[in-house]
Amino acid sequence: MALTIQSAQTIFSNTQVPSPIPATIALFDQLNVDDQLAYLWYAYTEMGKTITPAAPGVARLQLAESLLTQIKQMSREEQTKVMRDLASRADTPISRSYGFFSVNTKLAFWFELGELMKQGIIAPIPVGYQMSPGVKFVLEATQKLDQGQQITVLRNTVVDMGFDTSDLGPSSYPKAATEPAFQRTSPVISSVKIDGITEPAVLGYIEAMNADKFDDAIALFTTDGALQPPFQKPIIGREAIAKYMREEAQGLNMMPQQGICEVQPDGSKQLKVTGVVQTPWFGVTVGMNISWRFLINPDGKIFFVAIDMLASPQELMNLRRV
Ligand code: EQ3
Repeated sequence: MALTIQSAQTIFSNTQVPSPIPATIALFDQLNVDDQLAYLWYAYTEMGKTITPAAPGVARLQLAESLLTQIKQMSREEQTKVMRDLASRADTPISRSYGFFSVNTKLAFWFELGELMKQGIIAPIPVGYQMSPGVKFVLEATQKLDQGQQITVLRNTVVDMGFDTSDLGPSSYPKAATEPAFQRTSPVISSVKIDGITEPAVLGYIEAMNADKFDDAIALFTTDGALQPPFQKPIIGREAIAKYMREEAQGLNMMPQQGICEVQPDGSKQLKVTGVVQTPWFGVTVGMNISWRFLINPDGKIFFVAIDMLASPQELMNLRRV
């Protein structure tokens, strides 16, 4: 029987525990725009007491520079309006330009705005703002999450801001030919050992990803293979996966710990691997508990891999179907 992405998506689904991240983002989505901006400010400053993101490199900030310069020159009311427009995904020139940014450039843009807010150059939260009970509620929900989950909530809310440019075709906004590189924060883990896993495609995938060798990782996929990032639809085909990896997977440290492999009657294999991933934004200070669910075809190629955020560290051991 031919493998399909739809059936691949369901492998090991009965070992999965719903993550609290979408529920927290759903609470955030219900806040009004000023409350959303305030929530992000309080969540970010609270989080900053224990962890802070690494400053983005010069090349990365250059991509956001023209917007940042425009915003710095505005009055406080205008600055607040820009932030409201971004949060409400309004169709304005700035919100459109932001919508064309890659995920990491969006994060860098807000990182820099946050610095300007701390310095008092930009109003930190809307002028005259009073914290609402709704904001308190979402902040309390956020405090119950572990740090890896908290940074995922922040990341995903930032990524969703700005005008949705997906239907607009390629950007007319100047963009670097390639994504600026992330400096690796810890040494590359070269020899990969995963308890319970000897599958070459899986070990090769982790090894290549840990060295940002995306072409090597892509070569392990079937031509119609797919990668499904956390809370997203599958990205299908080698070219699309390669583009995604260059934009979003640079500098990640993947530390798989254990896994399980089940051979199917047609010779394909289903594997679930759990472990920890670190993002270059926070380096070794934040570990995210994740799982990879691989479907390997009978020729040993990756037909599908889903990356899921785990609900709790206990879930790292949750490999067997019941
Ligand atoms: C200024 C302030 C505070 C207030 C204002 O009102 C509003 C905003 C938005 C503000 C600023 C907020 C800022 C600066 C937030 C910054 C957040 C950051 C830097 C978050 C970074 C998070 C990174 C994460 C969660 C990365 C996760 C990566 C994973 C799980 C990667 C998984 C992958 C694996 C394992 C693969 O095998 C394939 C690739 C893939 C990437 C899917």
